[in-house]
Amino acid sequence: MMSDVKVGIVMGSDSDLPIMRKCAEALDQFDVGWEMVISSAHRHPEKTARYARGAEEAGLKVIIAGAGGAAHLPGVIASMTLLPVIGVPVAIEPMHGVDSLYSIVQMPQGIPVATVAVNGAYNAGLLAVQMLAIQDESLRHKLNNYRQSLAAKVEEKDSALREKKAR
Ligand code: RP5
Repeated sequence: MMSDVKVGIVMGSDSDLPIMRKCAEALDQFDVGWEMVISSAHRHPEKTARYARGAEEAGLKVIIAGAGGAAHLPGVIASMTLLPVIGVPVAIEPMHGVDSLYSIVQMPQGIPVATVAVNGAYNAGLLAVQMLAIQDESLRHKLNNYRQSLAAKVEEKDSALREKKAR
């Protein structure tokens, strides 16, 4: 039986969870199955390697990996799988995410990681949905509706602003 879990959400520590749970929120919005794992490229490299090497066989289609500081987790995972990896730079003290952003976004040629904004976990979830939508018409339909809802909110805010100005 094919697993319903399409996206693996990996984070370096439970301290990343308040940010990384936003990936799951985005995926839930589109009824995309996910699993969450804590693994660390430096504190538990064997577990990280096992997860990355087994991900495709486990039925995953995309991996989202978030970490803070010297954040090599997404790059290490990407080196051990052909699945697309989306990296989420998590902001931690004392550099507030500049360190993790540079660590994740500056992957040398050969092993790409699609990097979202610092703490941009929701967008990472959305990007995973867009990747899956390449081969899923119903997901494309849902994404179109979502985009329309974003535009409608802008119109609402604009109308509210104009109304305020008119008073
Ligand atoms: C990274 O170290 C984790 O991704 C986390 O962002 C950071 C701090 O981890 P903890 O010390 O809070 O466990 O590997």
